[in-house]
Amino acid sequence: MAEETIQYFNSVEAARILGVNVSTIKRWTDSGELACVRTPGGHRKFLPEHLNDFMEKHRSKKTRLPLLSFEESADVEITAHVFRDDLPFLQKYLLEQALSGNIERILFLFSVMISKPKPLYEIYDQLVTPVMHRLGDFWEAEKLSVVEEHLASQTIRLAQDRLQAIIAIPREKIGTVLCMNLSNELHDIPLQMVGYLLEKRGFRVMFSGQMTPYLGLEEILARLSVERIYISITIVQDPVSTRQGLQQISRMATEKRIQIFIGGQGVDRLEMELPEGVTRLMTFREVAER
Ligand code: B12
Repeated sequence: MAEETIQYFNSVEAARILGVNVSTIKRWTDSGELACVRTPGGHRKFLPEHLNDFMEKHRSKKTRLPLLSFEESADVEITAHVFRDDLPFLQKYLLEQALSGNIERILFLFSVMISKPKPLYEIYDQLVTPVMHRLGDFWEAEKLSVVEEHLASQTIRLAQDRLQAIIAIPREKIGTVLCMNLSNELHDIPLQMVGYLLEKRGFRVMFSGQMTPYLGLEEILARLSVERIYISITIVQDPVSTRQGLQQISRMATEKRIQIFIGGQGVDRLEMELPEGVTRLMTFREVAER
């Protein structure tokens, strides 16, 4: 194998994967318990097999990151792809696991990425979004049945829910937001991703989700002291009523000085100038930063 195709972990990475301190890694390599290769400069380098063999030998030892549980030898391979930032591989893996309904494997993949550490918005922008798009393309080309598409997208959603349950959310809140879809929209997975990013930033997140009716919305905004509204638009089946909906919400929000942020693949299909107080965001990264 050519040198550049070999994935080595350094001591810090090996420590993170095994859930121990770097000094422990040094001790284990010095005693020969954990195999490694040495660079000419004397640094320790680890192959996935080294870590895997160690874990096999010491199943009873606490050899796991709090978030992770290595179950199969494939797990170390996946971890290597995460460290290499091998997105084509990771996207393919996510797609396969989603189509097999394998929530746990996806949660494992997400947890390794979070521990790398990779920001949550990058997981959403670089991994989940392209895979969801691919699912849609396959479905449109009739390479997937509707039920397969449902199973895959809901599997990804459930893995995201479980990931959110194990990542740190600030206790101190910096504001209150409402995440909603317009009244004809069923696509609420991107909206949920927006909500999770805002929750991670420290916002108190209210989520009214799919097909939010506009009747009574004004009362809710006042009662919950909402400061920002995030709207995700995927489908625009009736452009006139969708535009009217957005205008109606923007009127309510302007009166109450609420900011509105919109995003999603449907926004372009609205073909309208955005009403006052409405900002368009393009990526999940922007949700995490603005
Ligand atoms: C999963 C899915 C469903 C699920 C939704 C489950 C759920 N609870 O969300 C179900 C099965 C319910 C569904 C239903 C339908 N779907 Co559908 N669906 C999809 C699929 C595969 C994934 C959607 C998704 O989550 N994408 C992932 C997100 C993250 O990607 P994104 O929207 O591009 O978002 C990016 C940005 O826009 C941004 N973003 C998104 N939202 C927001 C919000 C904010 C605030 C910000 C800042 C950023 C942001 O971040 C992302 C990064 O760039 C898509 C395929 C696709 N291309 O997306 C089809 C797709 C959207 N569906 C489609 C269709 C046709 C339908 C149905 C009409 C099918 C039918 N005949 O019944 C219905 C519509 C029902 C309705 N009224 O809403 C078409 C839409 C075609 C079109 N151009 O209008 C698509 C494109 C499939 C296809 N290739 O034909 N669908």
